[in-house]
Amino acid sequence: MENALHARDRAGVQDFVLLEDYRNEESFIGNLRKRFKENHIYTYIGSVLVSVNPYKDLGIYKKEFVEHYRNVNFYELPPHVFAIADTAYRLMREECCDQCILISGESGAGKTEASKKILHYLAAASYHAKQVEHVKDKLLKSNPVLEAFGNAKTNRNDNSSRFGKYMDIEFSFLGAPLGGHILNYLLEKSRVVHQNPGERNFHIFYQLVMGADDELLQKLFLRREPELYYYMNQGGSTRVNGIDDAAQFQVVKSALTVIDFTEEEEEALFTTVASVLHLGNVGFTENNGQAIIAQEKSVSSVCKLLGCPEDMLKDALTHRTIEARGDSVVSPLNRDQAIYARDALSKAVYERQFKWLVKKLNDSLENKDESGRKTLMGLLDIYGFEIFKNNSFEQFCINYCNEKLQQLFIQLTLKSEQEEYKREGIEWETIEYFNNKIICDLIEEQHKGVISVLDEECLRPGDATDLTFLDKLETTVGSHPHFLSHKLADNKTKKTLSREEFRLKHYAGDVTYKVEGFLDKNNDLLYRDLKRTMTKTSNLITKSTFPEDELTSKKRPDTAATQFKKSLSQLMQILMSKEPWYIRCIKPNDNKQSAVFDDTIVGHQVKYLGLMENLRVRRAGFAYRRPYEVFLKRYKCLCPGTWPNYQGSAKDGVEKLVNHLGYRPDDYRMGKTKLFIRLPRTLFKTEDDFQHKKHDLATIIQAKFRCY
Ligand code: AOV
Ligand code: MG
Repeated sequence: MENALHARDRAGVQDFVLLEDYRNEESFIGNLRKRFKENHIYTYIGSVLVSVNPYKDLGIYKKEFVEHYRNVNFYELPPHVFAIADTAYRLMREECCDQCILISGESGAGKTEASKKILHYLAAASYHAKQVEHVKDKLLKSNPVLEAFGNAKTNRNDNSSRFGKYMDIEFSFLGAPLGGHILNYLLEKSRVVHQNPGERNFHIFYQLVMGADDELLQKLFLRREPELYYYMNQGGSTRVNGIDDAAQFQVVKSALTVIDFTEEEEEALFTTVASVLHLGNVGFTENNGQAIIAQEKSVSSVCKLLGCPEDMLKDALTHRTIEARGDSVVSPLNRDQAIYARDALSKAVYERQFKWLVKKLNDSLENKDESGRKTLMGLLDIYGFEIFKNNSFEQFCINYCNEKLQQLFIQLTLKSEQEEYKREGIEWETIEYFNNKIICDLIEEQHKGVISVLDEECLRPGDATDLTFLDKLETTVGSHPHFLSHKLADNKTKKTLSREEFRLKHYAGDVTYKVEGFLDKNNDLLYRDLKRTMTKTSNLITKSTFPEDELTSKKRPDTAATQFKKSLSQLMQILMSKEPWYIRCIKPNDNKQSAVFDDTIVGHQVKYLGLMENLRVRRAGFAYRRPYEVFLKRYKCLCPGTWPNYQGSAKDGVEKLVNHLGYRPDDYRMGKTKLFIRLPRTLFKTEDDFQHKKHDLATIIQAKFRCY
């Protein structure tokens, strides 16, 4: 390990700021490649960490590494995710300022792994005391549970996050974790009822079927054959190499105990999961246009498990009551409608269960002690940008979320950095970058963005369909440079777009969305008869997540996209109020292979993540900035003009100091309130001098003591 840590990087520079040919994309990628081949997956751009997924265990997250990175200055050791965690943690404690670590990158790039390493580091390196160990344990154990219910195998990633997650960890002024809070964003619930070839449903289904003991399986009327269940077998990949569902089930079970689940709650949880599987197996036939339940046994299993009247569920699965002007009319559903109703129920049950689970976790993680000063460390891990063969409403939301995060990155790094130079009166030549605000507006603008148009169609009574939505999009945003549809395309592009599609030119690439299902998914309706049935269940989860008063409420809930838009806007507010740290994750190839570094694939990500612009701003600018007071306080002992006695202003003091230290005119700039230093090595040298001086002073003091 010593070698791994101390070997000077044989290849490449560990901070892109030091790259000679820094404007050249090839040399940027070359540096990443060289480092990747040497198993150095991390590189800095100033304080931004770039990480390339190694797809293999590098052994660099062990305890020794935690110890090594603890309390060590950022630049003194090779770049590492622990260094980011450590610096953020220390800054939080020393300056009492809330921090947040934002992890971005496309699907499979390593965001979730990075966020787990950070959590692990914070737990291992933060203040130790008996009473906080339990809190740490809970924070760590929340992960396997959430992943079981919210992650799934996709064609991009065997453990793909299908929900967005923001976690705040609350620390005492001593730096001890006191509790936490999780915000979850839009679970991809369509996966519950449908999976594309090669993909799977959420892990928990497979874990339960493979991992539950015989007794539990019997109780849940399940068999240990995932292939038997329609909601599990559609992707044709029920068993995956490298995933041990049975073992993972035990991990989840033990984690549930740590996060305060009672036996009843645990049972209710697995019962709900099982009932969704049985619902999936309720098939329908049709007679005279009326749906007939084909597998009565499955319905009866659902009813026994959830505790609801069997006739009521059967009726609700095959009929629909329409209430108009005080009258109610019951009409039968045809086979397609019945399947639709069944799937809507399964999705609703699962989604509400997921929210219930997060709430339970939050109850368990809540710090009930209101006293004392607290600071927060936020950790954001969302689903990454996705381009599939078929992209639907879910990809639209996921990619929209990524646009918003990219926008935040631009605002907080590229824009604010340049604005700071201006504010501090430092000469600056503006660097151009692509600002994706134009795409965010295209999606979310009031009255004329894609979401508004979609909502309008969803709320319009009458003949609105996915295709009328597309028509309306064409008239509303048709001239937008980032929007394209078949009707508006030139002859060449027409071939690549069908009549049911539109294309958005996202910051990370063009994505073609099929409009089919957009209205339905945005409307997210569940027939009242099914809702009513759920209110009659005795299972503690379905009972509490389908409250009676929902039936009487007249208010139409926000559409799915609008809810998502609102929650993202709140998230942006939360993130803006904190000191941000960035981890930019990159995927080295599309085949989950270790040791393969595909220049084209990496190059594409480097481009859209804006890393070249990030570097140019960093390079043209100043890697370090310190308020005059802070700089003077730390280094004043290095200059006879400022030590031991100095009375003047901080700015004058710093001027004396840097002159004495021999900074060259190009190495630094004096702003209005801060000193700006161009390259890290200038500050390194000063820090080294300081450490020596401190050592010398300590020796002198010790020697004096010895004299007595
Ligand atoms: P994601 O979170 O960015 O995708 P993950 O963090 O789940 O991606 O990473 C995908 C897989 O890559 C993991 O399951 C590991 O096998 C491997 N991996 C990632 N980071 C590392 C690392 N530092 N060391 C070793 N292996 C790693 V998505 O959730 O799909 O956007 O929605
Ligand atoms: Mg993930």
